[in-house]
This record gives sequence, C-alpha cells and structure tokens, in this order.
Amino acid sequence: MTVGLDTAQFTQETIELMERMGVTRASLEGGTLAATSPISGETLAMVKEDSVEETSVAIGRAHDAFKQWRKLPSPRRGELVRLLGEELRTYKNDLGKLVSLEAGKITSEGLGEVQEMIDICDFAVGLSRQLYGLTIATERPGHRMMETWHSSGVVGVISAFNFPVAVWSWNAALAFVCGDSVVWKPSEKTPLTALAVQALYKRAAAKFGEEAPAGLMEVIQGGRDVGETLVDDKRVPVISATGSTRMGRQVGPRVAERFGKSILELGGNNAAIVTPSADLDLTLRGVAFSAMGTCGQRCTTLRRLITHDSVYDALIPRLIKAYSSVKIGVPTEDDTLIGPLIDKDAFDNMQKALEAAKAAGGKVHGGQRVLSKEFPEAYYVQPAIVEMPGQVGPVLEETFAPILYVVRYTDFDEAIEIQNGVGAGLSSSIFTKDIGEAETFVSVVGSDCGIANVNIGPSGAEIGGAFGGEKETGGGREAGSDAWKAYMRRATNTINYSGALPLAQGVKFDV
Ligand code: UN1
Repeated sequence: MTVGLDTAQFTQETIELMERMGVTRASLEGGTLAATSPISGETLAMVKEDSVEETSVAIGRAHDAFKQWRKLPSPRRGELVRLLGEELRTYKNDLGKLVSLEAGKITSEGLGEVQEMIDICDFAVGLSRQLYGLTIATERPGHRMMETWHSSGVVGVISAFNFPVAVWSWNAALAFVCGDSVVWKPSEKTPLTALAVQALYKRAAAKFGEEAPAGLMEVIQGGRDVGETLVDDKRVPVISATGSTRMGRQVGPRVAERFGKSILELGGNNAAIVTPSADLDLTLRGVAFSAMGTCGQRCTTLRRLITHDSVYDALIPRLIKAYSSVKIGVPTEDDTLIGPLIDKDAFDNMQKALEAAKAAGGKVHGGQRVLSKEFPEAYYVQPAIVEMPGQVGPVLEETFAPILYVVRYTDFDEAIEIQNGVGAGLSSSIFTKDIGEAETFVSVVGSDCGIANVNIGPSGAEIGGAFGGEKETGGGREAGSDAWKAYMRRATNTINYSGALPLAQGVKFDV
C-alpha cells in the first residue's frame, strides 16, 4: 500500500486521461460542482452545473433530435452504437482508470465496467435488426393483425455513483437503437466519468455523420432540482432511474402522475443460502467477491448469508479469516481488493448499521476505519461480518457498505422464507449440490427476486439477461433479454384487405 499519495500528480493524471478522451480542460475548471476522488478525498475538478432552465432547454434539444432520429432505419441507428462500442474499446484503459479514480473501484472492476458497456453495445447492434413485432391471428376474414414497435421519445436516465457509466450504457445503447434520444443525469458524485462518456459519444457521432442529430445525447449535471426537472417533464415519456428505494419512492409516483413510464432499479438486500451439500471452497470464493467486492457498494452486493447449522462452523470462521486478510487500499495499486467507500456519509451509515446490529445481539468482526492517517479525507474500512441471532434490525435494510450479516437456518423452507423476508427483491443465490434444492430455489415457490442464481453469488450479472428486481427494487428491467420493449411503444394494427366490413365479436351495424 502506498503511504502518502502524490496528490498533485494524481490530479494531473486524471486531467490528462480525460483530455485524451476528448474532454476540454475548460469543462474541468471554474464550475460549482466539486468532483472529488474517494481515494484521497481531494478535489479533482470543478464541473459546471446546469440550471433548471438549461435542463429544460437540453430536454427540448433531445426532443427535437428524437423527431429526426426515429425516422432512420434501426439497423442504421445500430451503426452509431457500433461506433460508440469502438470508441469504448479504444479508450477502455483510460475510462476504466477514470472509473477507479472517481468511484474508487479496483483496476479490474473499473475495466470490467467499461467491458460491460462494450458488451451492451454489441448486444444493441444485433438488436437493431431484431426489434420484432408479432403477427396475430385475426377472427375477421380478409384482415391481418400485427404488432409494431415504435420509438418512444426522450429517455431520461438517472444513474448512481457505483456504476457511473455502465448503467448509462445499458439504457442509452438500447434507447439509441430503439430510436429514442437520451438525457442523462449522472450522480453528483461522479460527474467526470459522465463528461468522458459524453466526449466519447461525440467522437462516435462525428464518425457517424450528420444523421446523428445534435441533442441525441444530452448530459445534465447538478443536484436535485435538475433531476426533478427531468422527472417532471412531459416531453420525457420514459424515466430510467437507478438508486436507492427512497429515491424511487419519489421518482415513481411523480412520473406516474403525468402518465410517463418508469424503469426503476432500486435497492437490493441480497442473500445467499449455504446448504449442507455446498462446496465450501467455491462458496467461500463466491461469497468473498459478492460481499466485499466494490467495497460492498453494488446494488447486487451480498448482504445476508443464510447458513445451514451443519456447515456454519466449517465456513464462518474461514470466512472471517479471509475477511481479515484482504488487501485494502488505493484501488489502482496491484493486488488491492477493497478500495474506499465513496464518502463520509457512507462511512457514517456503515457505523450506524454496525451499532444497530450490536444492539440487536449481533457479534461484529471487522468494520473499523483503516488508513485514516495516510488518507484523513478518505474512508477505507475493514469489511465486516456480523453473526446475527436472526433476521432482525439492520439486516432487514440495505446499507451501502461491506457488511455481511450471517444468520443460521435448520430447515430449507425456513431458509427460503428468510431469503424472501425483506423489502427488496433484486438478487439472490443458493450454494448447493442438491438438485431438488437448486430447482426449488429458482422455481415459483423459491426466491422472489429478479435474479436467482445457483452456485454463484448474487452480484456480477452479465448484460445478456434482463437486469432488475421485484418489490422495493422497483420492478424495472434493463440490459438484455427483451428489456428493449420498455424503451418503445407498442401499436396494434388491423388491416382490412377484404373489400367487406365484417365487425369483430359478430357485431352488426348496417347503415
Ligand atoms: C448496480 O450495482 O447498480 O450485477 C449494478 C452486477 C453488475 C451491475 C450492478 N453487473 O453486479
């Protein structure tokens, strides 16, 4: 671990790699939004914030762009996304590094996030030739009935700090091939990665040519008022919001009030069940990545380990040992596995949750702040394992930090009940060699989550599947499978080529 990061050099490096991606120096200076790095807590740049008026003008530009863009055949629209994927391939190292510097992810996870963007671009390019509608049997002779998918309009994307660029791409790559334009409100904690993505998008659009209208991809930076302006604007038929359940509770009703559609991807309180037949070596590795990776700051992070009595003593002490030996530190250094928490609030919330766990009878291992001498303005923590007497207190809530609560079970049905006994319904998993248990877990009477895995942890999903969850997770689906349908509007068309006018349901109306 490096003691005493050379912060001047660190800022310089950030600016240089942003300039390589096409961000102008002027856009990094003189603004009112401080971009800070969780690695050291230092300010890397001062980014301009948009006013409510500027936000509204940006939405207007995106709306105008949509009216042009929707007329282009979707395979041609796919070409823009292909070019975007090319830029991402070219600048994978730079953008991945910037994700590490701004969000605190370790190198492989920063790169992995950009890979996820490349993957969704590839997916969307293929999709651009597959926006299939149905032909439906009609009861009327000489008629044909079909379903057509049309572009929706402006898609508003609200994203969180923890996947500062991939979440944008799951939405934007689909929206573009679907013929929609995008207005993106990134997290205030990660404005720089958004600027970099905007610059890379611009390069792709310039290569694509004039058919990509100005305003097809707008970025609005700022706080709550900027987000609210986007959420309330009638020219934005689809809002895709990723963040806390608290945020979703506000966004969902506001969008519904004006009959917009929302795609909500909110909190997770994800569990893994460890059964008597589990391969404990594999379980240990799966649990370690899912629970400690990204410093516990994924919406898919493993937060509850529901462990059978018979394997508890063979697994939990080993896990506690593994927890105490992981390398915590500067995320861009080799071998670091755990980077910093995003900020002081995240640290305070973690400590509050640990206090509440103790008060509820929990036995806490780890969880303390580390490296505070070297980085007084940054928040590095020892990931925590908490042995709980049951699923009570803070175990029922998502705390965005590396805390893994362990509870015991004896009976399989009870384990499923514990798994499903929380508000959120994002991701889940089971470690077992018993086919009956595995199949039950993924069946209708098993996990109630949008993602249910066997012999892997709940995090680290691929883009090919639909991503999202049920209950307080909000019900939205992004990325793969048929998630594209949420970005389009469906029209049912009946065409009469018979020369007669038979009415459906045998209705007679002769005039
Ligand atoms: C998130 O934390 O908002 O499944 C997204 C995963 C990642 C995405 C997480 N592919 O862990």
